[in-house]
Amino acid sequence: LITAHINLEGDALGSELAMYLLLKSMGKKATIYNNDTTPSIYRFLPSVEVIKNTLRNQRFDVALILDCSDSSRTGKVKDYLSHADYLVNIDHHISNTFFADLNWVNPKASSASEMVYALCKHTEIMNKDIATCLYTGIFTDTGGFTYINTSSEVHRIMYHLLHYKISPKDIYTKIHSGCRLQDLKFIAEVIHSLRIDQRNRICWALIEHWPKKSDFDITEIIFSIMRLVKNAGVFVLIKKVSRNKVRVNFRSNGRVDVNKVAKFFGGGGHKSASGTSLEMNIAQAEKSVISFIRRYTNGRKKNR
Ligand SMILES: [Mn+2]
Repeated sequence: LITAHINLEGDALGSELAMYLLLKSMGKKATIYNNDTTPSIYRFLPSVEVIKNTLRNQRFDVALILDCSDSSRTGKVKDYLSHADYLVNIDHHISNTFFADLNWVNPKASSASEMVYALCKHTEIMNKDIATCLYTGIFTDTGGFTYINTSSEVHRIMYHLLHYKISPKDIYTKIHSGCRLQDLKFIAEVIHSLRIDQRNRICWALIEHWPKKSDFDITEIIFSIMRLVKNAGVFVLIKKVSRNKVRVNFRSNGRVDVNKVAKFFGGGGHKSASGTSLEMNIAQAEKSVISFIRRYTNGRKKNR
C-alpha cells in the first residue's frame, strides 16, 4: 500500500508513482490509495490512472507512507493503515513524528521524491516514467530549483534524470498552465491586499474567502509573487476556513525557521515552508501570528 498526504501536490504524487513503478519493476504488487482525487494538472504523470480513492477490505504486507510528517496527514487513509502488517514512513519534514515501524526521515532531502530516487539508485532501476515522476516531485518541492533546499545533490539527480529523455518544458507547462481566469483575478485581489512590515521583513495577506477547490496551486503562486517583495524574508497567508477557524501557511527565504514558528502554533513542516490551523477568527490570528514573528525575528537579531 502506497499513500501520501492530503492536498496532493507534485512531491506527494511524484514520490508515490515513482515508488509504485519501482516496486512493479521489482515484481511486487502495489496499490496507491489517496484521500484526495488527483488534481488535473498532475494527470499527465505516468501510471496516474492506478491511483485509488476508495479501497475494499484488503490486507497488505507493508504500507509505505510518503511525504507525511504524521499519519493523520494521510486523511481517511489513516484508518486503513491497520490493514498493513508493517508501516514504513519515508519523509523529509523536520517535524516528522516517527509514527511508523520503520522511520526513514531525512530533513536534508529536498523532497520525498529525492529519497525515492535514492532507492532507485540503490536498486539500479530507472526509466523515463520513473524519471518523469521524480523530476516533477523535486521540481515542485524546490520551487523550480529556487528554494534553499536546492542542493548540489538535487542538480546531480536532475543531471541523471535528464538522460531518460524527459521534457522539463512539458512538465513545467503542465504544472503551470492550469490557472483559470477567476483564479488569476483572485490572486490579483490577494496581491492588492498585501500587508508589509518592512522593519521586520514580514509580508502577509488575510484571505476571507478562499476560492472553491481549484486544481491549480494558488497558494504557491501567491507565495512566488510575495517572494518578489524587496527585503521581505517571511511570508504568511492567513485564510479563513470558518467563523472561528483559520489556516495559516508560512514561507521563509531561509533566515527565519518557520517550522519553529508553526510549531509554536501547534503546526509544523520545514524550516522554509510550514503551516498550522488555529481556532480563532482571522483578526485574532493576524494579531497573534504577526506579533509572534516580530518578537521571534527580533529575538534572533539580539542573539546574533
Ligand atoms: Mn515534500
